[in-house]
Amino acid sequence: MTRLTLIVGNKNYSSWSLRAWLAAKASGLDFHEIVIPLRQADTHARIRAHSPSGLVPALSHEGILVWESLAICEYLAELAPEARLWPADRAARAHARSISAEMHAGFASLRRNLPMDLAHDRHRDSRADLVKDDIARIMAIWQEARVRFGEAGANGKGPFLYGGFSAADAMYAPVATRFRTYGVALEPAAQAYCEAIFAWPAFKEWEAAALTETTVISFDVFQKAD
Ligand SMILES: N[C@@H](CCC(=O)N[C@@H](CS)C(=O)NCC(=O)O)C(=O)O
Repeated sequence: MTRLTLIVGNKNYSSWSLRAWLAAKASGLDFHEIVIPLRQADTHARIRAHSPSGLVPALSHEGILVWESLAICEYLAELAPEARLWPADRAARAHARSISAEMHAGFASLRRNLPMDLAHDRHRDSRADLVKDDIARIMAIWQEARVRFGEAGANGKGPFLYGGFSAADAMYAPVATRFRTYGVALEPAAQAYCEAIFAWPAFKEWEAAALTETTVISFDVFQKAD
């Protein structure tokens, strides 16, 4: 199979890129990556050369271009059905797709107030008090997924939302990092889920690369832009 190319932003900051990249890793498919640093003079032109929306991530495969993180997850799930990016069980799959779409379309306040920043401890910048409703909804989503599906191993045994790693975990992984970066206190089950994300080898690989990046993007720039 022709290799896939995934175009992503800075690993420290680009949460949508992290989602697609984790899904690509979970697919088990070989892929080549192009990293385009965000908020640079040439960023827009460089992204546009690959992605019609002017946003990363984008995925290129045999002349087919896919953009939007959730569409990329769907494409990868089709290419590698054996990787079970979506649970085989219909009810679990419907739930996983619903919560992934909810993440993709929503939680704007959380994304604006707690931008992803893997390399820094931003407890002092925390605006978690402004996003209580988003946090409460995410806690409810995680708990429902784990209790109804994950604990029963709907997607195989494992510590993730449906047991084994799924596209839904890719969609929520940046949220787990935001809770860590901004010191959001979590219930033990939610904390254990976040720890499972942080311990997943693909996440560790992305994080290690993020920690080597030198570009710093200011918090204010992110807040205005999101
Ligand atoms: N809905 C899109 C959001 C993508 C997005 O907002 N990407 C940001 C980086 S995380 C971006 O490309 N920004 C362009 C820029 O900063 O110039 C998706 O799911 O992929």
